[in-house]
Amino acid sequence: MTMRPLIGSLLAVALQTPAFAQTPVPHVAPHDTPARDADRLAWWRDARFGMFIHWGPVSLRGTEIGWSRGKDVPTAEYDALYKQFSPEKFDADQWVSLAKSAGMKYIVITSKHHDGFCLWDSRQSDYNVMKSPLGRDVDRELSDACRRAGVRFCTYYSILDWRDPNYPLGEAPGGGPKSRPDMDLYVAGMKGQLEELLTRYGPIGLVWFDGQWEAPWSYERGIDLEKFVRSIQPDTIINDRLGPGKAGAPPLGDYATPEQTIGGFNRDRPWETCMTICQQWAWKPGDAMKSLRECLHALVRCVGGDGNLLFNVGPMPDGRIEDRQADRLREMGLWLEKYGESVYATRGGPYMPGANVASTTRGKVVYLHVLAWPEGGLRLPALGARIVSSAVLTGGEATVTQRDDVLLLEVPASDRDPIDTIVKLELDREGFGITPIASDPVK
Ligand code: FHN
Repeated sequence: MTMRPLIGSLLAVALQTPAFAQTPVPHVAPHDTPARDADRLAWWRDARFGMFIHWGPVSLRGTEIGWSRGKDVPTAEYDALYKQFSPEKFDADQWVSLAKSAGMKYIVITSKHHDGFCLWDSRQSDYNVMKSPLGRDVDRELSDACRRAGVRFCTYYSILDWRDPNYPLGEAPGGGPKSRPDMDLYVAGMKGQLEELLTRYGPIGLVWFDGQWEAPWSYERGIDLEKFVRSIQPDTIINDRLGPGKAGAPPLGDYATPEQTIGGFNRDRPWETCMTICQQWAWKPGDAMKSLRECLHALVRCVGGDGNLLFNVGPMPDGRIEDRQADRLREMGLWLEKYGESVYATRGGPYMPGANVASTTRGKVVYLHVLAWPEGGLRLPALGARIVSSAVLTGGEATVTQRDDVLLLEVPASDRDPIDTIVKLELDREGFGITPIASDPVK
């Protein structure tokens, strides 16, 4: 692949990006212009909220997918779990309906995790769901259900595969050393599997690569993989876990993927936090689950930072998503039904997330999400725009005062929402054009 001269990318990105932006961060794009990138990412940026699903035969043990192979679960036992995998209550329409009721706009499923088990009818490997008692193509049923419901179907795919005899690391099927690993053969098989996923399940919203950090893989193989995926579905979004980073080289893929933490405010490099609703990625009986406050604050802080939240559930061995996780997601959906205008199709800022506040904007509106109230009300740095009107989406009245160097916001304690008081400000100009402002309280 011939790399486009970076200076050309920088110039092109600079021309596309409003003057206030920080230095644009071009990424290795063997395919498109920044404008084309923006087009491809548009639905995803507007979506803001997606469902991550970590599932496989390991749910029978309630241990972590991939990582418990050869640790909590002896390798031979782990690799034989698929023979008992019979999730008779698996219903793709129910999963998709739950995602929709949660306000999630896309679903990313672990079609193949580090343990190598394939949730689709792969001709490249017999270690797949068609050979389990379930005998049904999970990706087929889920992608069809997504299309019926207007939810984007997306797939997670692990570059590393600790079970595959050709991948140099990990243990051979059933346990023991791999006798003759062959990375080129492995990559050929990987491309064969990706071609199956990219040609048989309709439009793939995004490919969520993972497992890019081990020695057998490289930045250069990541560039080759991105080109391969684009050659089949050019509109598929790809995350940054195509390969390890490389000093002095642009990041890979379309967006960054902070994990189990809220990404930093960044309007130039798209990003998506991936986070578990409990502690483990795969299902674990009795795993501690996040409160509604923690879930909503994670979402609001992501969108306030101009990022997405990919929120993970781990279905049980019978195919159901456990009731308490489903109930939590439905609570998030009820909140989004009322206040989703402050999340969907917004951009982060102009106040950057801080201890008490996050903000989002669309057109001439800024939504202030007040997550905590300092004594004496909120004192924010001046907004740099005139506030034409204000309203409290979560109910009650706000007193908004603009002075030269400070924006004062007061809502009576009785009107403050215990999780997020949302104040809608109508401005005399576009909110996105305002230079981002730290939201640390002004003395
Ligand atoms: O090792 C995986 C882990 O099991 C999980 O899939 C997460 C999800 O982002 N990714 C890797 C850890 O970074």
